[in-house]
Amino acid sequence: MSRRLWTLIERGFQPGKQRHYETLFTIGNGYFGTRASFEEGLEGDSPATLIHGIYNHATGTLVPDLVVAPNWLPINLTIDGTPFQLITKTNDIMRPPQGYVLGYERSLALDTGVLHREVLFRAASGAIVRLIFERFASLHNPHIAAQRLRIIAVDGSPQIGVEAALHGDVSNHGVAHWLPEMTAYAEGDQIGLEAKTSQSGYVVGMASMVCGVNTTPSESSGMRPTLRAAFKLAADEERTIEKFTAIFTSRDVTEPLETALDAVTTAQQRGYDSLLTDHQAEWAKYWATSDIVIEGDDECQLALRFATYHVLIAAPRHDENVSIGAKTLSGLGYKGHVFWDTELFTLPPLTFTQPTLARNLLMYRYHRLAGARKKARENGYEGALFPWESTDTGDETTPKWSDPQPDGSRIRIWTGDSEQHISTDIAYAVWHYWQWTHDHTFLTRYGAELILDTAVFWGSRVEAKNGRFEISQQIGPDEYHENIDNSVFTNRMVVWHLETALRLLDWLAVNASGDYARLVASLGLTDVRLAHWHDIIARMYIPFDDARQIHVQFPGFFDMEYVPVPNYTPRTTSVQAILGHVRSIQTQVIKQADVVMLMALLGDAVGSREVMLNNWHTYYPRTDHGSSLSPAVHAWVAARLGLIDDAYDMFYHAVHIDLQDNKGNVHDGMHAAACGGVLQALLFGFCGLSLDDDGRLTIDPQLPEHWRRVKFNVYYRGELHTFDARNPVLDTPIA
Ligand code: IFM
Repeated sequence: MSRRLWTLIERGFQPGKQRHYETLFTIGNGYFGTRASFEEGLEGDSPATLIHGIYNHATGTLVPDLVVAPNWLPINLTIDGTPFQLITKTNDIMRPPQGYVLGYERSLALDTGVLHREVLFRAASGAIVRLIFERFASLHNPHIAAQRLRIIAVDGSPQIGVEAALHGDVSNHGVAHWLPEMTAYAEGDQIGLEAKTSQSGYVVGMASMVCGVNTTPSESSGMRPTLRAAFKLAADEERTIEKFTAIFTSRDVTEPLETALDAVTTAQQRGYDSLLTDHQAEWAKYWATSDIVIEGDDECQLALRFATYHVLIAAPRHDENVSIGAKTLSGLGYKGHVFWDTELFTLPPLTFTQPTLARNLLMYRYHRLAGARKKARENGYEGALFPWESTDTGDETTPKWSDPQPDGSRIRIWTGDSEQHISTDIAYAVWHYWQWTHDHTFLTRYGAELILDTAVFWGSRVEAKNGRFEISQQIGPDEYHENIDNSVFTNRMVVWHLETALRLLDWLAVNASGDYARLVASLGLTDVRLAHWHDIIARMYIPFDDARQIHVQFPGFFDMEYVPVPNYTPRTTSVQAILGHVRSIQTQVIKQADVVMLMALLGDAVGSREVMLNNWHTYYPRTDHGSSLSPAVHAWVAARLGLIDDAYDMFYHAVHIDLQDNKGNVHDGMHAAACGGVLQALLFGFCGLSLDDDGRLTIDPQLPEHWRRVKFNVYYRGELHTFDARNPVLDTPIA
């Protein structure tokens, strides 16, 4: 196994890129994620540990945030009295003598989730030390994090000072979420912190212990319990220090701090190597099914593993009451809220490789049906209307207003009111999961209710107008065009939704008659209602231009100003940002795959090959990919249409969104949907993975010329299949 294709490396310290790397090198285990801030801190850094489900709505803010938990990383060192720091201010007379960084390299092992950093550092005394840091978030025990530091005296025999701490004085970009009264514990060889969120009342408890040196506890500020140590290194001597941290919340246990103190004692007794062995064994299990091999394109191979790694560390393993936020647990973007990104982008690849994780994510929605029903009711509808942005409660948490613009004004955000396709996206994910897994227990107990009650919503939402059914005031995937009537994406997906609901009822009637009767009674699925659904299917307005043989994104779309998006290249921002919000909504510039998204989801059911190609050639040049969700979907559809050069361009773009930070916002967190999207572009697009009408598994590879081979695994109805698609493909074996 070539380490090169499994290791993300930062060569040389690049101060301007640290917040980008903090995101890329995030470690996590589906319970918490921790950005790759340095143990010793750095001016301008943004350390954050985010724990699934810990939201809080702070006074004076519009919506809840996923809360930055206390920081467990701090290990501060002095070398002969010189503080170890990567940026040193040599002329700052108020600070102690500064040192000098002679060398730096950091790497993330994607196969094991271990973050490694080596620094060669010269203290003001002239002593030189090599510092080797390592950390991981245990995948075996999600409540445990471990750090190891090796200090090697390369030149001289320096005096070393160590301070290992927990920092409770954290905030979300200045917004305080923790009550100021924290419990800080520092006794014997342990430190601990317990903190409570101000509105939601969640409690987090953390505890740490240090091995390899004798420590003294101290707690001065009430928020930074610390273990201190000091020792001298002889010339060439090496000392290894390990810090173990346990993390619990009131979502898991009644006494988070007490539990953490016990758990950290056990972890420390087990020792670093033993914890690491268990952790690596769990990762090996993940990769045994999740790895996708591309031969012939090392750059994309590494990038694909990077995307897979981030999906895996974000996916909750043991909890069906949390889900993956748009920025995973790697940053504060979108406040940790959950969007359609999960169901249509991140979740489907998990269905193939880690079906239990996919199921957890669907269950999150099932447990939030009450919120969705409330939203439907409050808006005057029946059934379940899921929030566009979701947190712990299941209530709509989309902010109504943007953050202030440069001129101080705020823009009204309509997605929470009008981006109602989210309910169908969830139904689609349930159906897709069931088609591939045949997890009948899930379907009959939970999934069916999701599909059916969201169908009930649409039955009450459509409007009988002009001798047909229409849907007004929507936002489709293209969010530049708000509150439009008859979004073709939405209307067509609603037809799919109602057809699927009827198909599902037929299946339940035959295969699960008890559940059928229960759901018919509890959701009011009367004959009248079902006849109404049939009617909607037959008479839904699907905007289509007969002359041009294309789907029309929405009526009036082509009456707006045409802006040739390809002329706006190269650019570092969206065309919307260049033209301005007000102008761009009056143009044909499209934010992200919309009709193209429809083609990805429904494939041939959208229309003939001619119509699909016409749609592609119409919408591709109008799309500015202002959303990170867009390029991967374009890659997927282009590959299916046999437009392999376009597909590869889009795939390459998508796979590098985070690595190259080509949206300039990776400091806010990973783009979860882009990660899931590239996996789907590869599987559904280039490899043509699908189920035929009889539910049989097929592939139809159309690979970029320089790819020799793609190998991947798929769980299909309980059995694992390995596909080995070679280029050119004559016959594809299914092992
Ligand atoms: O869900 C997406 C949306 O489609 C485009 N704007 C960003 C959201 C979160 O990723």
